[in-house]
Amino acid sequence: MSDNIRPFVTEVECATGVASPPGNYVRRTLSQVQEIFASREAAERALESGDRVVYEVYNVKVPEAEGHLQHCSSIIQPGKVGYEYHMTKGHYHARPGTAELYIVLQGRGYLLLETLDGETAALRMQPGAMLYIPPFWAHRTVNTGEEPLIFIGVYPGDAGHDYGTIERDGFRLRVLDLGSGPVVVEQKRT
Ligand code: S6P
Ligand code: ZN
Repeated sequence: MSDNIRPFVTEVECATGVASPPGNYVRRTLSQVQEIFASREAAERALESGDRVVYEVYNVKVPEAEGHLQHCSSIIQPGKVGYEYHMTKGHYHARPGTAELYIVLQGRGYLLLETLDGETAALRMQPGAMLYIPPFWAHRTVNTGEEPLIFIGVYPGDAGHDYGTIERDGFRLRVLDLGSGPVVVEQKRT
């Protein structure tokens, strides 16, 4: 069976991350994701001068089924909310035993990871880096640079997304600028 899907190509502009065709396009503004930042006050203060785009994702339309590969480009805009750099919401996969590969096209930042058992990892992202997210690891990306952080993600067709666990428990690692550039800090969970 071929699912009636023929081979096809999506063009991603390396300098902007814009995909053509755009597929399922997602845009997350600060007002939509303000809860992910450590300082509610800083988020509210930032919003007083207007909303802004934190990140965008161009999801290529692929069946959400075993055997297929979802793929997308993500673009995280530079910026901070208080001491904390712009970042994605972060998630586990709904089928937690599914891995993912990120390939960085532009920009600098960190891929933060954690498991339900409390293991953590922080990997640097820079152009040319291929970052492997093993099964069972939650993942969030952080832009610590002055330019957009642009990367391609590839993962199993039926992986799905679980955002609820991170929304409920938060992420153990955060990346802050306390005056001398990015530092990864671990927050102990009580
Ligand atoms: C999907 C993959 C990425 C993220 C995107 C936005 O499995 O990890 O495409 O969806 O970077 O992050 P988030 O956490 O808002 O989905
Ligand atoms: Zn993912």
